[in-house]
Amino acid sequence: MADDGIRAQLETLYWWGVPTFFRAPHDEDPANCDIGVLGIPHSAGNGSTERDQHLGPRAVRGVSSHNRRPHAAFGIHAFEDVRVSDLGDVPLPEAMDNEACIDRIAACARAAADADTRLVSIGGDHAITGGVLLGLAGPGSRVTRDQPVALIHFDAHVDSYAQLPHWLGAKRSAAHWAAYLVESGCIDPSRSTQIGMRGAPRTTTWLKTSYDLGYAVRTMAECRAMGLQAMIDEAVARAGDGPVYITFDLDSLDPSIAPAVSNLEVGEGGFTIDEANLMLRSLRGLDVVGADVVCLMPTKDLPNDQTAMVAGHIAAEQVALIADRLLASRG
Ligand SMILES: [Mn+2]
Repeated sequence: MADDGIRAQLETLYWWGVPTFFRAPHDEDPANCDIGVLGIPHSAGNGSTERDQHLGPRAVRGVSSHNRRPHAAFGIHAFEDVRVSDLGDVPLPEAMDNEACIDRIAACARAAADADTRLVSIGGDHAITGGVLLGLAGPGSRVTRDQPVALIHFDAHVDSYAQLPHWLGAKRSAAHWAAYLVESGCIDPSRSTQIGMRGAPRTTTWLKTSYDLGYAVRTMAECRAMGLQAMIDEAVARAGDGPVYITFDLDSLDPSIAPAVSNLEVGEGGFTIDEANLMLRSLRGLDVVGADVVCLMPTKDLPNDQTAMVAGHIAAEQVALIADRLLASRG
């Protein structure tokens, strides 16, 4: 097999070797890494459209070796400077039962929190964020020191449907997580911002539940009016010094960049990839304890796996943010 020199040369080529996230070592023990990349092949939390989001982790593993590179803007190489593992996939033997899956996801996230390990999760539909934060944040969490997180939420949708008892039968669904995580003490809405909401809302009061819960909301129209840098600087100031969680729904991007998402919003432009980079890199220095990328629909992707590659890029930016903060805290 390849010696170390040849291996280093080959491992950024996506077609070589056994695919893992970012070609990180596959090691399911979160105690053996600083940042664990977790696959969450979950589709039972969003029945709005097709239900192939459980294929997301496998699609990202297939292409994310591309992203095993230095982060030029931060001047670090996250995959060499800190320990990054592919933790494998959350076992979901009740894959058709959303509530059972959320409990399984929460248990895996709690194991990471107990090891003081930070998580970057690859979904899966947006219900996964609920399971992850039930385990990673709030009372009893070692990694957040029992605190709720500030949520930085990039999405076309608010996902805070507290007014609905269930979404097509799923209770802790892709439409509910941003509401029940506030009630359960895992998210502090007074430090949180939802960014990029746009498109064709179901009601004219589409933002009310988020306002009632205490979130700051910056719609796409507001982002455009105030300018992205001013908007994200405001979100950073609001998040403050405590633990932060970033969730990135790929539908916040323009459909021309990320066509393979579950809930396409085509009636109003989304963020460009450069804008996503600007916003994410502006979070540098925050105490990011976890992040996720959700709503990839590999069965709708272009033949060149463009959306999966974009998902890998966003997740690599999240890994770099966490690694940069860890390195800074070590001096
Ligand atoms: Mn969405």
